[in-house]
Amino acid sequence: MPREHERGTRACIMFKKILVANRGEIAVRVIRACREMGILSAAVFSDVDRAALHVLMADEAYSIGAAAAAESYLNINKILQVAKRCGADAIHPGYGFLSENATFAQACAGAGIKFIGPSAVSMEMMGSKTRARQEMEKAGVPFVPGTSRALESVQQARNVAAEIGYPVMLKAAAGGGGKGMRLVDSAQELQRSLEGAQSEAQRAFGDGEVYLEKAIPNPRHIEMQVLADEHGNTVYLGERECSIQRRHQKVLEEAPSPLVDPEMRRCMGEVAVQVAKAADYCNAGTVEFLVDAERNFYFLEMNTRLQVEHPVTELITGLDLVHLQIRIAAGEKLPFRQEDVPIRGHAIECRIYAEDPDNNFFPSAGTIETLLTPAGPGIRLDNGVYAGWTVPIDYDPLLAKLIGYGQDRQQAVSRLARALPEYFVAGIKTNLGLFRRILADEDFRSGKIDTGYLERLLKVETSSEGDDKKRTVNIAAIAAAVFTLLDSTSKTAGNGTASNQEGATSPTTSSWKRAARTEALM
Ligand code: MV4
Repeated sequence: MPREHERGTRACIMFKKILVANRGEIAVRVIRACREMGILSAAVFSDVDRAALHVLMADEAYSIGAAAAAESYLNINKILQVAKRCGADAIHPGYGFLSENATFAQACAGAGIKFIGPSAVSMEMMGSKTRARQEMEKAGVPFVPGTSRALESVQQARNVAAEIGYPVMLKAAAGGGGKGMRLVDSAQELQRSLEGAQSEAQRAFGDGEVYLEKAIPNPRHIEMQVLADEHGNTVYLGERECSIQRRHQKVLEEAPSPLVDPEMRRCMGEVAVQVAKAADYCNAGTVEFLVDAERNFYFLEMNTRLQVEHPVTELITGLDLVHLQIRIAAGEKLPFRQEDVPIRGHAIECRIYAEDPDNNFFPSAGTIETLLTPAGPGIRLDNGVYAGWTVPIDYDPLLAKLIGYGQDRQQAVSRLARALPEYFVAGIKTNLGLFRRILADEDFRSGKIDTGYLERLLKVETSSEGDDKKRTVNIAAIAAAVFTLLDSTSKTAGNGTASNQEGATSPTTSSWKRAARTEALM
């Protein structure tokens, strides 16, 4: 029998079973929310994920095909077939995979299964950057000067660029994540760059549409979490600072942003709500902004999914975003108003990836021999793996997210710095060492970060290395580029492959490692 929750005059019927159409830590995160809410969870798994943590944790699990994402986690028919067979009344898509696929959202609706996310119409609007710009222009949202339609000729591009001034940025309408993007410094470069951007966009997205924007030098990437119910209520839940990225992959995120004060937060939040309303948006979403050196902010794009970095927002607001997503999808009204959303304390998330920092952050698949995880005051670990599990090469290599929180930024930093040496992973390479470096860095500690920060930090070290090392790094870079290209054509995720390590390069040697060495000497 369905359980009813009274909300004002409406009676909402809560789901009985949710199919989780994802894997790894985010599938675990959603399964936990289901269990807390008394909802059954059904996992799906590919051939290489038979023994994955999300499969072990769910109430039920179903095989959906071969390792290749296109055969399994991106296979709409297969997933819907399983959902119907097991009697799921809703599907949570997590992030990546089918989470921003309008066709999938539509197919769920057609099958009478609730898609936990926005409508296919909202998704489609935000899926095209030019469409989104046109809509935001109508709504009066601030965005970077440029064109909101496809460039039709080099001459047109020249005219617009001359008007707004160089440098300009060429971007793919279907893009995101930097694919098909070109920085252009002068009129002479424009033709070559336009042709390059168009063919790259065509190859990556099957859509060569490219538009032009004024380039913001060394911007910050700050995004605003929004939440909207099906009754017209929309709120913002504060911003996340996401400037620490490598090759368009986020590495470390925090909330609130060290740059944003309450006044700026209110302005940005209100603009984000305006964006959501213009898109007739429902459920959890994120509005991305570029912020320039004068703290002006510009709408960039909207992500129509729950994001990897949602925990930092949860920690500073005290809200559970996955619970809220589920309640909203079940038709409930938002249980609070904007004035009731507190922003307190500070949270910082480290994305722990199976990557080799000494090999240009190339994914490091293999069996986890040992896994010791940190805990204690102010530490949250959203983990997707266990000791004995073999990390497959087929997907994004995110292992876990380590989040530190405290009353203020300094406490969050010191708790994270305390937790990192407690973390020990053997059998595969990880990027743990990178976080020790970031947390010890003077610029990071004083909040001086922009989208060029990580590249600057990583450069300091590689420049002093020998020729052999450089050759290896070059070969690794080529391999990584091939991997990225292969990966992007299957469009598995906007949240992917990031970064790095556990090595001789890190300033602090793990105490676990020291213990192991001491033991080896005895
Ligand atoms: C920009 C920009 C500067 N000016 N647009 C990169 C990915 C895509 N989502 C937007 N990106 C950028 N757009 C203008 N007009 C700089 C970037 C950018 C960037 C943005 C966010 C996070 C990291 C970045 C790294 C390099 C460039």
